[in-house]
Amino acid sequence: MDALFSRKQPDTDVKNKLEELALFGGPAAFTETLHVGRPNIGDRDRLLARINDMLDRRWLTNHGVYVAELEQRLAAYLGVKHCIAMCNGTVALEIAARALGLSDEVIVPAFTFVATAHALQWQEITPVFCDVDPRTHNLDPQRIEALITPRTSGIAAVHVWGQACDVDALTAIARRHNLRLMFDAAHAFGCSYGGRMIGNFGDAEVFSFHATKFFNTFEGGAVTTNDDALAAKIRLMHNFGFAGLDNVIYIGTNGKMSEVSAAMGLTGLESLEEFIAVNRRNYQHYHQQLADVPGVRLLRFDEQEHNNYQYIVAEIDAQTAGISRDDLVRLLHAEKVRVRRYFYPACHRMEPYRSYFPHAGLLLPVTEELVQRVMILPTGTAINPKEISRVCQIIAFAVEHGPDIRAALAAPGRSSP
Ligand code: T4K
Repeated sequence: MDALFSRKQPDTDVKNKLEELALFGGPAAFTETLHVGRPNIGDRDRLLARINDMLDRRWLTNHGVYVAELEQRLAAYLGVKHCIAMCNGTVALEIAARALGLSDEVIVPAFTFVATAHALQWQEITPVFCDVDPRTHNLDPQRIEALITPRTSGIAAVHVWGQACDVDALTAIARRHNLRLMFDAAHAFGCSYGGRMIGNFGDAEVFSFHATKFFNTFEGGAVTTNDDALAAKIRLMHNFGFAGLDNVIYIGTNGKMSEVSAAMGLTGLESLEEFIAVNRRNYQHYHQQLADVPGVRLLRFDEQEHNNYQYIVAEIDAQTAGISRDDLVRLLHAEKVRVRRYFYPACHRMEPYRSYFPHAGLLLPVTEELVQRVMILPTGTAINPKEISRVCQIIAFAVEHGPDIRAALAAPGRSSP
């Protein structure tokens, strides 16, 4: 297997070499599956000590000391006034949207994880899908104003892959039209815009600390804001509206983070710089290894900003690469490299949106194109440079022999991906 991907093969050998690919019956390149979103885990002993302490104290949730400490540390790290820890990013989005008074229509990208749209639709707010910038994959500010109607109450932008949106342009549009602006910052913990940490922008920002995020609390999330009144409202809402013992003064739900999640978060924070350093090393390694592979473009992070480098985003131009993204995904999956096609399909092609707006795609040409091209590669502390080199060799080999692979896949008896 090693020989297969490490040097150029003469054309006469191609058929035999293709047969060594796992897709065509050879052994997989990896014995253990490489995953996108393998969780980073900090110092296990410190985590277990915190959990033991929590069990000894018998305080598992509801305003525990770990949640309070985590909120304080996160707010300090982000330089934001308020941080309210939540049970997950989706509920955090729902609560933030409700606290902001979003209603009727809200402009969102369709190129996002479906939770962004669902958090709105769950409260019967209509997500109005807007196209994205082909370079950054973020909401394209130039396309927003055409979608604003008298029913529009806000914009929910997403810092996709941890790259900040064009915050200034979005803020200007929101002010001009008197709209609320919130950011789904699920990918963007540890990232900055203009040197200021994400978490400070718009009316509120929402993080996800899901296991697959670079910083995790098993499940979890947070809303951050510099608005005192909004923060107070969100705090009430995430605890049934309780303003003290037996005193409910507002409609609310249960969005609280548990103590065990906060213990994981506090432990993860202690290793945050190490997680970023490993992700950055992996990101650079992928860039070096794939630099000369035609038709494979890796997204670049702005080195002037803070980045978490959690998503290694490859765009496959099937024409130039000679192999489609989907064939490449299929080939890599067979080799036990579980690359992902985030965000495929885009939200407007998932239910209920595809039934509600069957023609939405006509207004989303960039999104429609991106969902055919993007492939996310494994990174994080669970993968090492040697494994990354091997993944890249497989990709380079697939590109070098794209037409042969396509022909072999089209052979009778094989189904398309
Ligand atoms: N907004 C945006 C822009 C988001 O991306 C997300 C979540 C949200 C909002 C909502 O935040 P949360 O409510 O989730 O806090 C995953 C995650 O579940 C999801 O959190 C994330 N975005 C999304 C982009 O990815 P799936 O359906 O791809 O997850 P799954 O189970 O296929 O796992 C992904 C990979 O990670 C797998 O290959 C296996 C690996 N994995 C996963 C888990 C949970 C592990 O190795 N260990 C694990 O413990 O959605």
